[in-house]
Amino acid sequence: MTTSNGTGTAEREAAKIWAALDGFRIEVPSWGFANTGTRFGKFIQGGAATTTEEKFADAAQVNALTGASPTIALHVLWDLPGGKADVPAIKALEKKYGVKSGGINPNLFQNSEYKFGSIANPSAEIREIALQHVLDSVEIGKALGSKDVSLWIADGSNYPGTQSIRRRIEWMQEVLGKAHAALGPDQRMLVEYKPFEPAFYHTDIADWGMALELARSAGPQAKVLVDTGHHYQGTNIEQIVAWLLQLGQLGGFHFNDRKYADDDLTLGSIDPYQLFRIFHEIASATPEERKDIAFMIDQSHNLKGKMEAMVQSVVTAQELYAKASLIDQEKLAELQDACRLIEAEECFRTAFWQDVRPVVREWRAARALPVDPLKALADSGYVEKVTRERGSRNTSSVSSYA
Ligand code: PSV
Ligand code: MN
Ligand code: MN
Repeated sequence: MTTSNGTGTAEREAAKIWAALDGFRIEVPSWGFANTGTRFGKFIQGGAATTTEEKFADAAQVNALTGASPTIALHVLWDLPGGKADVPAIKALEKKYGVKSGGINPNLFQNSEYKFGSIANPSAEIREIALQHVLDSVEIGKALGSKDVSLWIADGSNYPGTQSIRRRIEWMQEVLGKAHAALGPDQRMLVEYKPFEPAFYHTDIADWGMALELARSAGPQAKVLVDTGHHYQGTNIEQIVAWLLQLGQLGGFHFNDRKYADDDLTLGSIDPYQLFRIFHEIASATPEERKDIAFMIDQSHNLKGKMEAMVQSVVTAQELYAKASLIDQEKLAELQDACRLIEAEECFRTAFWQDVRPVVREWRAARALPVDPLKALADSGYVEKVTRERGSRNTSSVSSYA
């Protein structure tokens, strides 16, 4: 391993970066490869994936370029429209593309019966439909050997007084408890929270406290999922992460960046220091505490090319994770305990400002990966090729994401 200045410090730092990168994996979402848009319209991309197979092909390409994304999160209705019956086809895709199924995401928001909620709907009949869908998703996860069933619940209400917030808590507890009882021994249920959208008065699982309480009442295999786009402006996300780590309740992340709301921008594009601060909490946890934390990307790319945006995201995550690994944890703890504020902050900040890219490039070369994944993607002609192949199917009527 060569280092930029040849000093012992540089070598020690390079070793830390290599170790961090060797252990870093981040899952890509199938829906990040498909056409998407805003509620005002969609800009269709000729190379967007229109089938589950194409999403696996794209994920495999991202993994080949970055070496960090061997799994793909699946959305049940979009990727397995036949439910459990589609499992053999998914297994065949895993084999063909060398990418494993990751988190299984039930879809509890698109069917017309969910107008007034899914697992918190006042109708017992509709709650039962929602439960069945989650149970089917648990079975799909078991059959695919996938660890996490990720629940994002879009339920809520738009006007004060129109729903009983408390009765809806009980209904959610009941459904989640039943779903938890169906989990296999190696499975987990991840409970995601979000304070707004699509409901605009109250959202049934609005913040990490509600998600934590629901996870705890469901059972020990339920944990909280932190989506970085699902907070009010100014929320200290790394503090939430620290609390969940402390309580052993952090299941994983949906990473994306945002300027205003749940913007689903490429991670690190607006505030890379935010992600660095989150990664610091992970880096300062014990290996035992961090071993099961699922890192996932949850983004939809409206203007950027989908492949380029995903590669950019994985690369940025690798770089920020590498930076966080440089913080001297022992020294920082000493400075914190002595309340040497400036020195503590500088110890922290120096890692953030360090340009880790030369060492990351060396690591890529040593692992037989392209040293510049974005350039390698451009040079490969992959996007042009899939645009030729898929273009005619990418009409405005084709979409798996509303
Ligand atoms: C909607 O907000 C959302 O972005 C949630 O974050 C989910 O995790 C994702 O869609 C996929 O259902
Ligand atoms: Mn999410
Ligand atoms: Mn979201």
